[in-house]
Amino acid sequence: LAGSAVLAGCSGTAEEATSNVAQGDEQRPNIIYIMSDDHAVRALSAYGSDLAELAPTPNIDRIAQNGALFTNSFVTNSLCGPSRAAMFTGKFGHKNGFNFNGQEFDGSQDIWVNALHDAGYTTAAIGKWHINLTPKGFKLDHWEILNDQGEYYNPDWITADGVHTEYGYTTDLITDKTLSWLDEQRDESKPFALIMHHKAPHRNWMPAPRHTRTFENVEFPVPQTYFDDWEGRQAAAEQEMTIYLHSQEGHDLKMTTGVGESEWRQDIWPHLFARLTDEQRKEWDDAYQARNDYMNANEANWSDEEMALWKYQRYMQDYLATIISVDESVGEVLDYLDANGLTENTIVVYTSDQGFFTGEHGFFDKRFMYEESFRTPLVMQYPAKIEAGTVVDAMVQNIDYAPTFMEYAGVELYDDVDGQSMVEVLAGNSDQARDALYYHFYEFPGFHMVHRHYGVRDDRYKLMHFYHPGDEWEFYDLSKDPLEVNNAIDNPEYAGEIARLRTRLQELEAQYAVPPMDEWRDMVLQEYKGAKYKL
Ligand code: SGN
Ligand code: CA
Repeated sequence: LAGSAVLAGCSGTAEEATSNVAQGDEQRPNIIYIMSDDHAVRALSAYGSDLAELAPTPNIDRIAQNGALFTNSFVTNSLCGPSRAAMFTGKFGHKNGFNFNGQEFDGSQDIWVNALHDAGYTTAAIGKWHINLTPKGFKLDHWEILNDQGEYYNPDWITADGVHTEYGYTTDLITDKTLSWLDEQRDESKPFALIMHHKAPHRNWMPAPRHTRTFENVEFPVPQTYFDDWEGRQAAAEQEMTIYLHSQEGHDLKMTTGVGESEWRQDIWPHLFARLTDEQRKEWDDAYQARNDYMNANEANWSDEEMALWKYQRYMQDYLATIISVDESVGEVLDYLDANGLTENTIVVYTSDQGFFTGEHGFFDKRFMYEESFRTPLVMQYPAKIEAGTVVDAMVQNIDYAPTFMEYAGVELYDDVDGQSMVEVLAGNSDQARDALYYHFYEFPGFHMVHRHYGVRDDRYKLMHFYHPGDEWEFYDLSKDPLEVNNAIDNPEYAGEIARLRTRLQELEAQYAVPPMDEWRDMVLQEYKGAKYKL
């Protein structure tokens, strides 16, 4: 019944949509929203980092060349579920109700995909979902989603018909399903909005068989802060996401128990490798054997520091190898659009649910409001409206996608949206660009034990408050301390700036109607006890 009401509700507008499509210049754009999981800005070559030449992403870079590269793109809460909820609603977690992984997303609220569907778009979602087990409340004409976090090999898929397993490498399967929907299944009389969400390059960084050895002889540059002592930063000192202290030698780093052995060391989640067929596992063992034998033969002579550096290289080799498949996937989608005359009028976005640490401060994972995880890559092409080679330096946030898509699609924006459309900054007009960003991370206790914190960042300074556990403030002058190693909260030289940012933070809390901290702390604690995953 609900389904037919939805269909009846949009049949009127579907005709308009069809006529729009026929009207040439007036036609509404298609949207392909591609989001990967945990893709660091440093690992996308269009940003020109120290990895750009060693591990290029030529296809994702094509989007930036055809359209826009955002140099200051941020999230609201550097964690998967909350990022997705913010992106779908255009609202902060305290409004959309989703603040940590494992909560249930309320699909009855305003969602841009649904607004477009109501306006006559055909919609689909393929890949990782992770805000509910099924897309409850979403108006999707087609969906095939991974089970929860999703598996890299032979994954389970959830569809309207239930759960089934498919043989293959997940990134490739997502690409195939996307192309098949575009080419064979969608209603071509309507503009489309397609959500394509990759599992990769999320932990535990399992590359495709064809890429397991791509970087085996590459030595990646080690971040200056890899051996950070976290002095003056209590939350940083108390996290559990340091590559050489907290990654699992088997599960994460694919280290074996001895020379000639193929058994993994520590792997507390063996179900992931258990999914591989014997043949796939053999390919893996062969790919890693020589490197693991070398490590096992020499380990006894290595210092702790040498081992920490070896682990960094192994981590980077696998992490970046999973990104090659994501890049290939993007290339296939762009090629499909080119070959089918769809490029001009299709918005293609590539982003990640958040940034990621690639050894900075010694870390993997995200969560912190430090630059590497607070920032997320963002490129967007729409040849009909966005000039090729555009560079947007204005600060944008993942709550801005909803209003942007709605504006481009000519759909009226629903109420109480926190984000702002990026259409103006994309056209080169940054008059209305925001001057400061609000951030809030809630998931403590949780994986990696990053303390709860919130904060404000402007184009030069950052102020953060870690409030649970503890009560610590951090302040950085990003122009002088871009690596965020000198907490200047007690530096009298900055007293004026700190006071100014404290005020700006309060103003943002008022603007976004953030509940008062005391209420908030209690509310989160209560809600957290009810979360699906007990941590
Ligand atoms: C898993 C990972 C964590 C990661 C969370 C959240 N462990 O639990 O390292 O922080 O996901 O990631 S894993 O080894 O089991 O993959 S998120 O991107 O979904 O928020
Ligand atoms: Ca993520």
